Amino acid sequence: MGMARAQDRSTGRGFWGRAAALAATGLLGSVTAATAAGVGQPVPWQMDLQVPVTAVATEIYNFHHLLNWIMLVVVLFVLALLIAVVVKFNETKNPTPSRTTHNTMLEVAWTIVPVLILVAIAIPSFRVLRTQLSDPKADLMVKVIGHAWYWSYEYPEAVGGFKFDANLLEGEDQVKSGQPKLLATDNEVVVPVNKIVKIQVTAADVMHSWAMPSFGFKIDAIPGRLNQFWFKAEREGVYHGQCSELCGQRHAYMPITVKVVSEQAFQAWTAEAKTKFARTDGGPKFAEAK
Ligand SMILES: [Cu+2]
Repeated sequence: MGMARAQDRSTGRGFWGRAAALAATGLLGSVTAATAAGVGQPVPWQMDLQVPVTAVATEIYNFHHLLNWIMLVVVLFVLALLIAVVVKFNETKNPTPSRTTHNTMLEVAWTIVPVLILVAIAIPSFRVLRTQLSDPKADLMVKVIGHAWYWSYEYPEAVGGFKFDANLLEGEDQVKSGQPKLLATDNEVVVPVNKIVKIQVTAADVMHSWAMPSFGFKIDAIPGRLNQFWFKAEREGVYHGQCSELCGQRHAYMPITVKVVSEQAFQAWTAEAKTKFARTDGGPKFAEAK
């Protein structure tokens, strides 16, 4: 105890200094732990986004963090100005206020600086958009159909031509599977790792939205329309998402589970899926597949 106190004196850090350091370490520690666990699914008290596993998700993640830093600087600057006004220009300290109205330099500065900040934000923002809207050649096409309230999937003739429904995994089945509650399905979408997967999304009844946080996208499923998006998952694992368009009574109970596996495991799965699931006679109807 005596030594600790002596040390505190030598570093000039009293009780509050130590408490603050401890709190900072604890906070950082828990944030890091939360981040580490958030692969493919959220975790309690998670502060950060889920770990990105595609190039698009990584770009969104980095852009989000850049924005937070810019925001922090702006907020601290405005806070400093407010404090200066309150402290230096209150009625007691400054009984006769200045009647100045115009200041050309100041007005030019507060017009130009926000423009520069917006340009600085626009450049990485357009870069993310360019990656999102690029249209690489697909290694695999999967058709996704939203129903009230489950998803169904169709795989093309090239990998076996089959279709299946994915319903919420509930009750004992969910407990046994070890998958998270309300996020797991009985049948998963299986895709190979490091391959460009294009999904064509539509809906059979009302509007739904196929969203996968760790892949960095959310795409509307609209009856009578076909939306398309692509992803290249760079890490094997199980990823969870949810319907993200309020679609009715059981909107919260139509999760999405995507299993990213090795090429061999994918081949093995399609071989099994071909016999297990219903055939898509004549193959699923894809729009002009590129
Ligand atoms: Cu829905």
